[in-house]
Amino acid sequence: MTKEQFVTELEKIGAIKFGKFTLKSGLVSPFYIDLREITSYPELLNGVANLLAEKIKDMDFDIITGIPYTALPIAALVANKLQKPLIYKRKEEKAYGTGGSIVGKFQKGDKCLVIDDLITTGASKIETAEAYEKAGVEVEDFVVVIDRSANGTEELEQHGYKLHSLISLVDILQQLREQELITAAKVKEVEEFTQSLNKPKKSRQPNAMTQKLLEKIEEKRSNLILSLDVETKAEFFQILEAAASEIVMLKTHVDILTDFDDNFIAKLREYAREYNFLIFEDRKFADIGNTVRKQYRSGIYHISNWAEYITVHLVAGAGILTGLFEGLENRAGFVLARMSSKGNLINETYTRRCFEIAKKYPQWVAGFIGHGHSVNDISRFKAKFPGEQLLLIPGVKLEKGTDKLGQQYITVEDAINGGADCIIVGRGIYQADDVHIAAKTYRDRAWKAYKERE
Ligand code: S5P
Repeated sequence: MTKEQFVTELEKIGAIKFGKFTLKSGLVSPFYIDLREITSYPELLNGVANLLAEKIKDMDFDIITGIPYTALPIAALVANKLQKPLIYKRKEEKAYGTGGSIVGKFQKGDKCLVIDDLITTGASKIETAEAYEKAGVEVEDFVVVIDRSANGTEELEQHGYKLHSLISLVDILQQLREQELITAAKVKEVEEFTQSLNKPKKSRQPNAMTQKLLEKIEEKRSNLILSLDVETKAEFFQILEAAASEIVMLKTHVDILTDFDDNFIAKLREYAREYNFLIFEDRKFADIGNTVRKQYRSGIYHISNWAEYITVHLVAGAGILTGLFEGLENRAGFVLARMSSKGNLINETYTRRCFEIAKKYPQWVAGFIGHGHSVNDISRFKAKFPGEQLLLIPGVKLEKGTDKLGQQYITVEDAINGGADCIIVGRGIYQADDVHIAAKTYRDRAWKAYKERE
């Protein structure tokens, strides 16, 4: 059976219809596609399974799944034809008995190809993939029988997945038009309808401090943030002198210094002016609003006087942002939405709640600190940002690795390819034999990957 024959048959059995159909969302659609009943037509079911098997036979995967209900019998047939194991996820949670919601055998790290009948938007596919990934199954590719979406491919791509489709809505319209089964006016109506479903893009309203860092990145042609975690002023300025020309921003932990005094801040500001970089104190505020306000604006460090950016944990809730930033200008925070250290207690729900709070206070959140185990993992994380906030990634070295205290490193390229706007590098630079060369190497590698990503 060819694709064209398959489409002709679908039209004959009423699986593709044109008219007026009220969708679950309340929208009135000029067409309707429903593949549920093809199980009643063995030839049709077999035909589509052959077409799919042919399409995917050279792709890289260990197991197959179909999204219940409609795609499951199709996927079972495809799996059988290619002699690949099939797994599937229950649609309903099991109320009793053993085992999780995934049925069938798999090993952690198995690559699973996901078959579905249709795609309208990518949302439910992304949900499915995330559920499998939680169980240790890797998902990269989706194959759908009919792509009736306006932007499903782009949506999945933004989340790090690839969409392959057997037949597109455009193919169907063209074929049925040629066979004079629909009018030109109908074709136009359907096209306009699918275009109107195109989700509006996230509104672009970057926080002024987001914009400031973005501009500095372009101006200095660098997305390197140096984390200068050393204990004496002498060492601090010696390293800064060697690295300053390469960095867009300097990250401090001012409370590490044993000989801090007011001259330190004056000198730091001089360097920032001369070498054109921004200042970021990684204080990781985490207390109630009233306390952080004092910690930030008072004490011996007076952080709010000199640090343009700080880091914030939202564990205490949104009040911390008001406590920190209310009444101040040109100051913003980077929220720790994920951490680089092994076994850290941040989970998906916590990350999501950080995004929700940031959405409510866009004026105070310039971006997020994040990390991830792979390029895809990071890009999916970034895709969930509520706006145009920036992603800064610490735990970066030239090679993957760990330290003895649980720090986990990913490479410069993985961080940038995943979506990092800046990388944060500490020991990779300040412990190098030649600090200048190390800083330049990180800067060049990050910039190259950043420009190639565009
Ligand atoms: O999750 C995080 C968040 C931060 S801000 N993991 C981190 O490592 N950091 C900071 O980045 C950490 O406090 C340190 O200052 C820097 C990483 O240093 P490195 O020496 O491991 O590169």
